[in-house]
Amino acid sequence: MVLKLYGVSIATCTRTVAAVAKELNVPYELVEIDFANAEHKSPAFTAIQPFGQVPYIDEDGFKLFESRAIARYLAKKYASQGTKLIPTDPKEEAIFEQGVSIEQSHFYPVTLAIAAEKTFKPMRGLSPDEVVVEEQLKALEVKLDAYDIILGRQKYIGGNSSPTFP
Ligand SMILES: N[C@@H](CCC(=O)N[C@@H](CS)C(=O)NCC(=O)O)C(=O)O
Repeated sequence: MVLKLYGVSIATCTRTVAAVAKELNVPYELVEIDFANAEHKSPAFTAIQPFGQVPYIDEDGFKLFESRAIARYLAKKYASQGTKLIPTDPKEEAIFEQGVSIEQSHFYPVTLAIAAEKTFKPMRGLSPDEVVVEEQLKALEVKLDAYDIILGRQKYIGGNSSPTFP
């Protein structure tokens, strides 16, 4: 059975999983969740994803949520095909994990807050709070200063080697 990706096509976390599946040439079927009608908060959905968030995958009955965990699972399971996404050398892998942690802890919360104001609110007919946007843009600048320091020491946030393409 083809891997099923339960998500929302415009949602960043769903796109992360979709991008990883594509890099690995893993066929998948996107099962679009009806956000507008709060399908992700329904008992059927939260029975699988108790936080009521997309995405999750169902691979022949193996269900997994949290986009980064899904991405790692796919990258390891399908390591022999497509783009090599996770280094195998322990030190290179540790630096890759450092990059993943940076993305999760520093980049994502700030950019999500900006996207929430500038993209998601207008989609619901609401106006962005420009004070919040300004605050978050300032916070982002501080984060990007740290990125500059890291990128002065290594080629990419995830290490020195780019993913190996097939
Ligand atoms: N840590 C989770 C976050 C998932 C997440 O924030 N999903 C958003 C869409 S990108 C969502 O479902 N938001 C609806 C909600 O929180 O009610 C993951 O990486 O899968």
